[in-house]
Amino acid sequence: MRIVGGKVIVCSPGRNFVTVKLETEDGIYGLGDATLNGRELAVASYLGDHVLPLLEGRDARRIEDIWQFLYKGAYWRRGPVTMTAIAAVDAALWDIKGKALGVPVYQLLGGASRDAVLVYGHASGGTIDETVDAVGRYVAAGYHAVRAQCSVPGLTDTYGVGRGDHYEPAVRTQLHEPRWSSTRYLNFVPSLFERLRAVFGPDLHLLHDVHHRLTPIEAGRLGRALEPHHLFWMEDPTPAENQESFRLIRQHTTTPIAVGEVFNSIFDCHRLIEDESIDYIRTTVVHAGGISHLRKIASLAELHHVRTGSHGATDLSPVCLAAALHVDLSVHNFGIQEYMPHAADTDRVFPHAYRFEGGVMYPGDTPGLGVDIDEELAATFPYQRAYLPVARLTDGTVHDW
Ligand code: KDG
Ligand code: MG
Repeated sequence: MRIVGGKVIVCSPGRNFVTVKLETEDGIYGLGDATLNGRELAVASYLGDHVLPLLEGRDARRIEDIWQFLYKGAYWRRGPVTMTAIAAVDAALWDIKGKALGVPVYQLLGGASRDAVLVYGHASGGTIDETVDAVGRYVAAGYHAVRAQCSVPGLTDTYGVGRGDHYEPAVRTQLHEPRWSSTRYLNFVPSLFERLRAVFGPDLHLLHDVHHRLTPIEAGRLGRALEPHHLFWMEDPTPAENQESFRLIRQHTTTPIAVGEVFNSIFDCHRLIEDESIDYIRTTVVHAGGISHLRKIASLAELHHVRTGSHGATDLSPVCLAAALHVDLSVHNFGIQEYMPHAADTDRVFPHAYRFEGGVMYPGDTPGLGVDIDEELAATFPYQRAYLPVARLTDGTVHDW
């Protein structure tokens, strides 16, 4: 089953997406998400200029061999651009294999380990009252797990607080540089979760994303302050370039820790996992080398009581979400899947088999990943340059966004 063609489709139905389409001599095609928020065209070029020409004539069934060929063969290893490009090819090959054999991808990964995939939604508000209302709407919609983010009093812009129905941090018109104060944040956040627990009782899973803003000892303090409110997890408490820094957080709190949405390989997290200093690994298909590599991370994590919690923001396309759901359904140590519904235009460009029902998701039983792309419609939404914000402290110092 030779690969006879491939293309990179860049479109912006609500936001930018990069998609790889690989075609075989049998007329079967596969899709892979290659979207790297704010750096989309770098991956498009990596794929179009350097990877697709190498795939022509290769056997699409040899997924692991092609993965190793692209990873080791480039000589220059890892990094978000390289690993996102490899991920897209890998997902497209799993899609092709599933279609060729007439089975959904999760069946190729060992079959379902559970009936459905638990997901969490994103609630946010400008005040605690608004955030309580937002969480209430998710509960009413059937969610069992909700991430809660709230504007911090005294700061004009807080990570994770929506501007409208679809939270989208990338800004098209200008580079956005919001100001940040860890002091104000640390003084405020425990009161949000005290209120949420009081209103919603003990059973609702509550999650929170710190978004890399704190030092390890500040994160330890926050985790400890949140302990009475039993969070499902505290996400990205500190930047993770230094994996050892999570040991300090771990020593100071029993609040479960999740990290990994910006990781691009097992080498970014193997110490975190082996030290058992985290509880959830958030690597996902598109940014961590595809389905093949994500499964290796999940297997290492399984040895160390670490469960998966794949990133699933709207800058990961429906192709990635579908791939994530196939992995989630199959791996034994699944924890939870992030789910932010895409904009209506995105869903029209990417018709899909997956569905949300009663707080859980199902990848569907369409052969392959179960997602298609309407290329004609996609062409009506041309790429628009957009950047993620850059955070600065109140004195102007660049900080982690
Ligand atoms: O592109 C960056 C977003 O995907 C990220 O900010 C979202 O932190 C995020 C999350 O947990 O969904
Ligand atoms: Mg996050």
